[in-house]
Amino acid sequence: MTPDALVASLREIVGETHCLTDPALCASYETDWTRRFHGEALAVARPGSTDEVARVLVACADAGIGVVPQGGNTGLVGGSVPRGGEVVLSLLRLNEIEEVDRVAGEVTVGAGATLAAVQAAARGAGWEVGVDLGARDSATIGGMVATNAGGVNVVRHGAMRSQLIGFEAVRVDGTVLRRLPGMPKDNTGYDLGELLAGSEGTLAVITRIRLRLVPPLRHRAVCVIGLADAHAAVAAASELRRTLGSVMALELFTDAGLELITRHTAARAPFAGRTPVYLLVEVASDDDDPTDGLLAAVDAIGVGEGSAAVATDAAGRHRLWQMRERHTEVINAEGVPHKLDVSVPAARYAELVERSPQVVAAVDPDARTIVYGHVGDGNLHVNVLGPEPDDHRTDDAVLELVLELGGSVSAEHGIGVAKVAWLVRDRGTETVAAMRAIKAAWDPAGILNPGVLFDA
Ligand code: FAD
Ligand code: 2HG
Ligand code: ZN
Repeated sequence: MTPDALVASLREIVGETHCLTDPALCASYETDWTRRFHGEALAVARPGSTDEVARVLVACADAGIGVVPQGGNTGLVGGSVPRGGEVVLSLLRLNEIEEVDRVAGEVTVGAGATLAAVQAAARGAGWEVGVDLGARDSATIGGMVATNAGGVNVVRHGAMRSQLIGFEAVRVDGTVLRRLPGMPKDNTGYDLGELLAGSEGTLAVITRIRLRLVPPLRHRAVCVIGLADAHAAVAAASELRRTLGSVMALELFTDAGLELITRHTAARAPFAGRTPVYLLVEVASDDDDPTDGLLAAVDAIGVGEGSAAVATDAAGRHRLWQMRERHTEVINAEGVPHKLDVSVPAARYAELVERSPQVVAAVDPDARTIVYGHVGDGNLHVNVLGPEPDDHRTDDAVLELVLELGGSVSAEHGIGVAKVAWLVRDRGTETVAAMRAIKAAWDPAGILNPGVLFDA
């Protein structure tokens, strides 16, 4: 089948208005959130049902044309946009949210439902979603499973894989795999849902997900603490985790990031004095208000005079969260960032915070490095501004450092196309060969997200 014939078939399958080829209409599907990754699509197909997804996949496979599954296009490693000439398969129309199963505390949702929409539905039924992240208004549940998204509550509830209790997905030959009843105990052979979590659209297209929900917690408090350095932040985070069972989030940012937040947004610094490093801690519990415990624990850490801000009301908590959550947006306002989402063992985290800017400066003295991240999980986001999008020298310097520190080149965003060259270095030849064997079994012709995880 020629590309033109494929486009004609896609029009027939999804309908004229849901098969886009006009460059102006395709544009937002072709460039990623950071603007670092871009490629032209043969077409953008927006199926409205699982059956249409299956038919699109069969047609693309027949034509030998690659398919790039796409949810909210908030991914940060270039895996959600075409490399050139593929069909973008947008799942946004599969956004149905079924009635929450109040008895089980579970909900089945379409892959294209946004996190914010599912959070609202869960709250309406007296439950809560276990994962939260700053891109909640656009990121889809399908994309979050495909990347095994982490976010700010991993210390409490784990990443997306831990929320997954059922799935429906379509293989490249159109076969539909479905396991949706939602049973916490289900040892019936290989767990294919778990395999799809973190597969980044390379094995199958996720069409529906059943999520395990968590109980809502009525009392919350957020505290931002100013500290002298990253070593103090890691020690404080560890102590808070050990002494407070109510910890929901432990986040780190630096004064360089705070300076950008105050410059680009209306947010003000948490307290008058400025310190090199800040630790944000959120606690939550249902029965007793955890605020007193938080204050006592912060006191015991020995925070300097005037170097802590606490909020218990929703507006105050939101104000403090802005300092951490808006980093991604204000960095985008400064330029096209190189994003290195990495993790290291807790004992090496402070060293990573300190040495990342040094290794970047050694290869590009004009580059600017801003770090922040989920210190409770050993996950740091190293953002580098300055180098051209395809200049990999600073990326390589940071990832080399991460491996030297015994870490992982991707903590929560995935490999995408950005880190393909590093997968073997991180996981080893044998493991990557085992991964390739899985890919070959599921997608022998390499139709699904070519160039993601492995070289195309
Ligand atoms: P997309 O970006 O559209 O796709 C991501 C990957 O999943 C691609 O490889 C794509 O091919 C694949 N994919 C998408 N949908 C499907 C599907 N239905 N079936 C199969 N494959 C699919 N990430 C975190 O982990 N933690 C954070 O705290 C966090 N915060 C963020 C804050 C901001 C402001 C932004 C912009 C991003 C943030 N991210 C974070 C990154 C991003 O939101 C996550 O990676 C998210 O999971 C992507 O979801 P999406 O729907 O946008 O997926
Ligand atoms: C976050 O934790 C996201 O804010 C985005 O994972 C990280 O902007 C980034 O590098
Ligand atoms: Zn993150």
